[in-house]
Amino acid sequence: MNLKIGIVGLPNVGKSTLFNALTNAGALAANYPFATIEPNVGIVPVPDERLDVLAKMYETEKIVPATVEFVDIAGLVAGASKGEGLGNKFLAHIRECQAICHVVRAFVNDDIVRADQKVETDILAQAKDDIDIINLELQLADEETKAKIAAKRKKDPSDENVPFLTEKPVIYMFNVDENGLTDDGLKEKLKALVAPNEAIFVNAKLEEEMSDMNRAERKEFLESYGVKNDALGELIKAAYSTLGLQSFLTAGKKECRAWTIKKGATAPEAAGTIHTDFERGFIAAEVMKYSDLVELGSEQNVKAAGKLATVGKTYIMEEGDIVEFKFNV
Ligand SMILES: Nc1nc2c(ncn2[C@@H]2O[C@H](COP(=O)(O)OP(=O)(O)O)[C@@H](O)[C@H]2O)c(=O)[nH]1
Ligand SMILES: [Mg+2]
Repeated sequence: MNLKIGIVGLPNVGKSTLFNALTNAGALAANYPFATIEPNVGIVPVPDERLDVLAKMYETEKIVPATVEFVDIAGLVAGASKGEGLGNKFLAHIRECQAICHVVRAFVNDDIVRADQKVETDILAQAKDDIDIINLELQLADEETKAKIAAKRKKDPSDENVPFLTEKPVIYMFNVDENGLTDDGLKEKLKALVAPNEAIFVNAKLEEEMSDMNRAERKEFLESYGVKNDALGELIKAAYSTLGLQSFLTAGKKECRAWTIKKGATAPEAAGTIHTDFERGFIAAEVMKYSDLVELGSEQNVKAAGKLATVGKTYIMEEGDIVEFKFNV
């Protein structure tokens, strides 16, 4: 399952800066051939410390994290649904994404022109206006889509699955400055603006400055600004939770790997994310809990303790299951 998140927002709010920081941080977070597929499409590994633990235990040669694809979607301006800016080009990009990361400018810098050319006065009020502009464009785009579908259905009534933009889960990412990063009052107010959606705070500029630092240096650098959170990790966590996703793990000498599935997925469905043959020919799965493995120290010990379960087709997967599938094709 390939999780794809589209980054939207008005011009000059820091989308591309954030995109670069995300793909960079991703490259550092795991020794994985991450890629910038196109200048605006990047694959980022999902940070998962459990994989490092498993890799040591199994003397694994290769770690393969789950991945998220980020798309830096330009061209969303007031009037975009009517063809302003890059016009409707961005719509196709957003349609392909399961979730939207809406970047909102919450930093003060009058040298960097706001889309509406206004000077920064009231961060909160301007953030609200900016959010409303983008959301209105998404609504208008959906209206247009609906009209098109209605017209088309008259000719061909076969049901078409149209992913409406406004139905996609949105995670708000406020691009705050150094002051905003530690201003809990401001953060609470921004959060309230977009509740019940998730809100994450990031300083894209700082993230960008860290692009050639290693993990330890980044941590220290951020802490010097009073930042303890990891924005990339939070964004991915928020996407998983809004989309109802979880991961399961496979572990062995050849590779340790994390896979993304829907919460509530059955064992055969999980098997299907590895290979369709695994699902088709599913016989059973051997499952142990990551926590049991860590506590008991080895797979043998887990087995000896009676905590390696053989499960069948109706088993509902749980977060952190370490699985080996038995199949026959
Ligand atoms: N001061 C400040 N400038 C930023 C920040 N994020 C981005 N910028 C600057 O704002 C300008 C526009 O950023 P960019 O990422 O290209 O915005 P986009 O149009 O949303 O993709 C660039 O000059 C960035 O260096 C930030 O957090 N603080
Ligand atoms: Mg940009």
